[in-house]
Amino acid sequence: MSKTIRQPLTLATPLNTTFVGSRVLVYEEVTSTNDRALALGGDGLVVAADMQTAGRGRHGRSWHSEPGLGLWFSVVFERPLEGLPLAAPLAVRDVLKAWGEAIVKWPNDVLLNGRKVCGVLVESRRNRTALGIGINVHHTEDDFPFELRDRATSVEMASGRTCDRRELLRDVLVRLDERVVQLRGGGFAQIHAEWSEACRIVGRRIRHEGIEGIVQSVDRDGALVVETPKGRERILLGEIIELDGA
Ligand code: BTX
Repeated sequence: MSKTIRQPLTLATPLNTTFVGSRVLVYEEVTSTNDRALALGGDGLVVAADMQTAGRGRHGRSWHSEPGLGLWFSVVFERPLEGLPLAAPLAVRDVLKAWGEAIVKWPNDVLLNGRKVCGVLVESRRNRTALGIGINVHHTEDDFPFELRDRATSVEMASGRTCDRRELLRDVLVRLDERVVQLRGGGFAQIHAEWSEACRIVGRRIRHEGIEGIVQSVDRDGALVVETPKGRERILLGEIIELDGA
C-alpha cells in the first residue's frame, strides 16, 4: 500500500479552478497514477506521485518516471469528454512556452527545444476517464535511460533554469481547467482547430507502416487523413515519419 502526501508536491495556493483539482492527492509511490485515478474516481480529482513503478505510455509502451524528478499525474473525468487528448497537450504547451520552444507533436506529445518533455495518455473505463500527464522536470541527461538520451529532455535541461515542480503542476492544472471549461462549454471545434494548427502536420509528406502520402487534414479523433497513390488512408495510431517540411 503506498503512503500518501510528500511535501514537495503539495500545492501551495488554492487552485481556484472550475473542474480540475476538486481534490488533489499526492502519493510517494503508485504503479501508475492512471490506475489510482481510475480506481478512486471523482470528477476533477488529481492524483500525483513522486514515483511510478509501472508508468505507461500509449500502445503498451513504458513511461520512464524517475522518482522525484518529474510530474507524474492524472486527472479524473466522470463523463466522456471529447477532445481531451487534444486539449491536454495544448495546455501543457502553453505553460512550457515560458521554458523554451514548446510545440505539440502529433498526436499528443509536447517537445521542448525539439525533444520530448511530456507525454499524454488518456484511458477510460466505462464512463470514467483518466488523463495521465508525464512531464520531465529536474532530469539531467544522465537521468534518462541510454536509449532516450538523444530524444528526451526536461524543463530544467531545456531552459537552464531551476523549476519548482509544485508551481509547474499548479500552472498546468490551471491551464488544463481552462481547456476543460472550454470543452464542456461546447468549444470542441475551436480546440480541434487550434490543436490541428499546433501539430503543423497538414500538408506534410509522411510515412507510416508502408503508407506514404500527404496529410490532408486531421479528423475529430485526431487521426491523420492522408492522400496516397492508392487513395485516402486514415492513420490514428502509431509512429509516423515526417519526410519533408510543410
Ligand atoms: P508514448 O507511448 O507516446 O511515449 C512512450 C515512449 O516515449 C516510450 O516508448 C519511450 O520511447 C519514450 N519515453 C518513455 N519515457 C519517457 C520520458 N520520461 N521522457 C521522454 N520520452 C520518454 C506517452 O506515451 C504518454 C506518457 C504518459 C505518462 C503519464 S505519467 C502519469 C500517467 N501515468 C501513467 O502510467 N502514464 C501517464
